[in-house]
Amino acid sequence: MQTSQFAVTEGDFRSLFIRDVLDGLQQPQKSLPSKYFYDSQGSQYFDQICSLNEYYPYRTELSMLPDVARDLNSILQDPWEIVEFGAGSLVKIRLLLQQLDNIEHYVPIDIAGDHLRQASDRLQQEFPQLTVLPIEADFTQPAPLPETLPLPKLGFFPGSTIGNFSPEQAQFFLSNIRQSLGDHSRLLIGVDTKKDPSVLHNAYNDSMGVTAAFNRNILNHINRICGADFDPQAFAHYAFYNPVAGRIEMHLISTLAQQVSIDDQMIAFSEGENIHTENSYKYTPDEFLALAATSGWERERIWLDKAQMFSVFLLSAR
Ligand code: AVJ
Repeated sequence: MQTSQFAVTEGDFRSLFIRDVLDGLQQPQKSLPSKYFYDSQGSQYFDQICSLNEYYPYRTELSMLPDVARDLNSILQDPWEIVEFGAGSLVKIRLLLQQLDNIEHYVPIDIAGDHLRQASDRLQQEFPQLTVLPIEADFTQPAPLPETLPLPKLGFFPGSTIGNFSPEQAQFFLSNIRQSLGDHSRLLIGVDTKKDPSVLHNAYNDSMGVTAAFNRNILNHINRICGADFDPQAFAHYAFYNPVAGRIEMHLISTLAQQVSIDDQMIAFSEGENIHTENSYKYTPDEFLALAATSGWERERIWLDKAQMFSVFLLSAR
């Protein structure tokens, strides 16, 4: 397995992180970029969320992927390269690789480098014929893909991670990967659907409190990397579905008036003040196809589970 030259150094990561955190917390409406949930503890919490019955997106998409892979195998005739954005624990790619005969290269991109490298080593051992090229990078930043063989590229973006972007950011992201994947590329993307708001609500307010711990953990991550002194227990988890915006919003709400120091800056919180930590947009299939179309991608296939809880799209570069 090769390692990539694209990894940012620890110092770069720290100074960008501090800048993002201070930018977000110095606005009148405080916010934090949701990508900073994923330190190794956060990745573990997320894996735990995925095992919860209330969190339907993960298991629904997972249950669809064997069918998707079977259909896809008859569509992809020549050798292909798969590039996965935000690859996490590399569970879903296995369901594709088990059925796809024509994948020569796999390039998983993830911000959590150690987690990614460990998972990539295991995958490489299971699929010795495949070339696995993990890249530790922030896939939300436009970046060139590594130069590999001139294989057509299938982007893979499962899990409705696209929902973390606003529709404008999603359009920007989809246009960017349309450029970097190239003219004959395709994109396999999982998108959470609009549905009964109580089902949505429960998925982000689980009874075990794992989502709450995941939300608060962003403060631990900031403490560790940015030298801050947040008390995560002094913030309450609050998540709700906003039907006007079509999104779940997650917030951390200060339970008291407090001051936090971050890299020599003091940030003041009044009692009840919130930090907006995440959006998770939900799309009807038509809404999503319209968004994709403005970014150079056209519909090739759609899969929906029986209860229409989740959608998977195969798009092709126009
Ligand atoms: C990984 C962004 C798809 O939005 O459902 C899970 C993250 N946040 N529970 C989502 C998440 C709270 C998840 N995504």
